[in-house]
Amino acid sequence: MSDLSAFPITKRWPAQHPDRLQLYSLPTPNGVKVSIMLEEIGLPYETHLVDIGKNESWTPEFLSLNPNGKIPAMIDPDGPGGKPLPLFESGAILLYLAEKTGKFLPTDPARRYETIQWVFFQMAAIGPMFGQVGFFHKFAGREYEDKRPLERYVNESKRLLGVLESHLAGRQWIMDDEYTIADIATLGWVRNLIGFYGAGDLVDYASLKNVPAWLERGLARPAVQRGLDIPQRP
Ligand SMILES: N[C@@H](CCC(=O)N[C@@H](CS)C(=O)NCC(=O)O)C(=O)O
Repeated sequence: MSDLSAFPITKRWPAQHPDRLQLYSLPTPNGVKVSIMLEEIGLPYETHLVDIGKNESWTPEFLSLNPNGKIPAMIDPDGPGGKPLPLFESGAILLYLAEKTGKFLPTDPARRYETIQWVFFQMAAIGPMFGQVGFFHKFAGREYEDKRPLERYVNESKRLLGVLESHLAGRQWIMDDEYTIADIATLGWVRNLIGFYGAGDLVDYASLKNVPAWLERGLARPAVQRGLDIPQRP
């Protein structure tokens, strides 16, 4: 039986099954990357809902696991060397889980780096830019009189979607026929931009062909559908 008592986060979010991977999350575009991945690989895990609307990610217990105060974060009781491994940053978690299970990351070295490149593209560009569109179009920034920030993030998001659109021409997935962590990282963000953020018109989503077809393929996967709702909001 694993002992996770050394991790202060388990005081606020106790582990019922300390032998299972512990996921601290919420179904946001960053959170669902990990829940989709966990559903895809079928590793047993336990979820803990961290309500960011109530600032729970800024509590001392959560900050002890992720000093950056953001979901998702995890503890794998069976990490490298059989020791518990705490981890934050969704991209790092995806890479870790892919390497742990040998799934959704090509083994060929060149293709492996290419996949990681697209994961970084999501982490460094798609996520932050789409997130700013959310802030300035849907959330508090909507009230700002100066529309230049919104314009800038919309234009940048449009450009990034264009990069994906060109890359996906003639491809089923970001890595050709192989569904990988690059797709898992990116699907939830595109879905959110045109869904929850309601920014489809702003970024002229209707003019795209390859991205919507890829998104539809991704959303048709049962593990993606399940992962999008984990942990379930109350
Ligand atoms: N780069 C981080 C970003 C995580 C992130 O921004 N999480 C958001 C939810 S999608 C969050 O926890 N926000 C809470 C807050 O800032 O108060 C990752 O990919 O893990």
